[in-house]
Amino acid sequence: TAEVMSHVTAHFGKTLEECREESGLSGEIMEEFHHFWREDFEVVHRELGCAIICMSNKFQLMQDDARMHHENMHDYIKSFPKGDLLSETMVRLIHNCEKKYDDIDDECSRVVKTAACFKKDAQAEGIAPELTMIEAVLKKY
Ligand code: BOM
Repeated sequence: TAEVMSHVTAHFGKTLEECREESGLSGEIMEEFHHFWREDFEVVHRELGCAIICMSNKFQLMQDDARMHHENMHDYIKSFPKGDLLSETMVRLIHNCEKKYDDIDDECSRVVKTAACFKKDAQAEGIAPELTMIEAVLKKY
């Protein structure tokens, strides 16, 4: 659900600042991680892919090949209130997008394409959070 996704985004987004340097993601490209969900934010920059890899590694959500670690992602999402309602859908959507870009060798480029695909599919499934929902839970984490 969008409510659960707002929690996941708020928590995951807290690691962005730790990852800015190594990913090269400037504040000009993305000011705050939850802007990922803005309708007018385009998920296109390679640096954002690098940042998502760095952030995922803080929670072991990716394997060594920068592809999703299914079990850890499942457990991570389930750790949020009502997370069991979202975990299977989210893992399925991400994996489906990951398969579409399997031929891209550059990890950062592949991850940003996968993330853009995931954003679109999450919006289509009605599980993309509103910015106001995320802002309401940011202080919890
Ligand atoms: O192949 C690598 C798969 C990784 C793609 C990650 C897509 C999601 C990143 C952007 C969305 C964030 C929202 C919530 C946190 C998800 C862990």
